[in-house]
Amino acid sequence: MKIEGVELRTVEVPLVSPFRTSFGTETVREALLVRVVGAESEGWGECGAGTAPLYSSQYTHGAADVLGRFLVPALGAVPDLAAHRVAPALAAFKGHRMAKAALETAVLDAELRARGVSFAEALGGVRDRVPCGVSVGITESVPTLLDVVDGYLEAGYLRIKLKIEPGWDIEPVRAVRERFGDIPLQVDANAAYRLGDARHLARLDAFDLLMLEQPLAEDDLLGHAELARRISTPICLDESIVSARAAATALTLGACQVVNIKPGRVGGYLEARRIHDVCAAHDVPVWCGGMLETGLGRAANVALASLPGFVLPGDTSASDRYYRTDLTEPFQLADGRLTVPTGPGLGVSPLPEVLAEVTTSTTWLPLPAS
Ligand code: SMG
Ligand code: MG
Repeated sequence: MKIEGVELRTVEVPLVSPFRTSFGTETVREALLVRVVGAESEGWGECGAGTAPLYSSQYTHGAADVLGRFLVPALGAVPDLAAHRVAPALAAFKGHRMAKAALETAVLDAELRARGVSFAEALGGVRDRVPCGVSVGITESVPTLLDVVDGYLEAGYLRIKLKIEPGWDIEPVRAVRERFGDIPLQVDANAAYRLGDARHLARLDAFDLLMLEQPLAEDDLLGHAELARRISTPICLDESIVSARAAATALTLGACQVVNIKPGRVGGYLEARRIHDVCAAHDVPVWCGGMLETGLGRAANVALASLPGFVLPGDTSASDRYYRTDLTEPFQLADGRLTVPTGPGLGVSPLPEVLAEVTTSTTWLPLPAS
């Protein structure tokens, strides 16, 4: 595939309600979109990074900078560009997995649109619809939390994930269990605890949670392995799993029993599929995480979640959980599920008027003809 150039576009889309985690509060999704323009087709990728480097070291403007300065120019040197050649071509540049993922996704989308093949088909999806959960941020009070959870259960979400942090953990979990009974329930700490909190975290065992996601620091695999021996709630890793190799290490150490796969965090959908395969080989269940993606990123995530190892509901919620107006035709929940797009590539495209309205900057990066 020949590509003429790459457009980097920053958009700011307001969230329907603020989303608070242990590391901060988001009110707007500032997303970097990558558009690859080829001779026959174009393709889109959405960068998972947020405005500030709080979830990980990556952030929107840093991703735009590394793409413009290093990653996009490196693609210019690749003969016969195809998605599977992107990661090897960018491997010399350390880190920046979310930026790399967005670029690889855009190349893959362009390639698949030209071939008339959907993301789900290309990745090896086996389901038409995927079960969906919802991630519930920290709220100002327990009664407010119960109202928010009630609304999501009414909407049909198949599992609830509560964000927790020291001071907001046992009580909200107890309140949700008491009010809603035996619903599928899990919690996510975004690395807010230390191994010294093991006895406190063991108090969560009483609530029969599906999992405790990323309690400790990103680089603390041994700490997670030790914590797993001290509590009965299964541990799921998110931030720690940055590659298939990291997944294999974590599973070998016994650092987790479940893996959250986020394509941006791991450098793209091809690496995400490798992690799915590693986990399947270990009989470890996986689910698809979310980074408040617009419809573009969501389309690819839903396709990934249709692979056979994704046996748990993901943070792949409907468009209206995030946005009043999504960038694409909205993803709608039916029976707690989203439908996997079947059209070529992502199977969705940005709506031009919406895109124009939310765009805050665009940069065109031409690639020399190779
Ligand atoms: O996309 O529904 C979503 C958000 C899911 O909780 C979610 N993501 O650690 O898993 C996580 C968080 C990180 C993103 S916070 C902006
Ligand atoms: Mg998480």
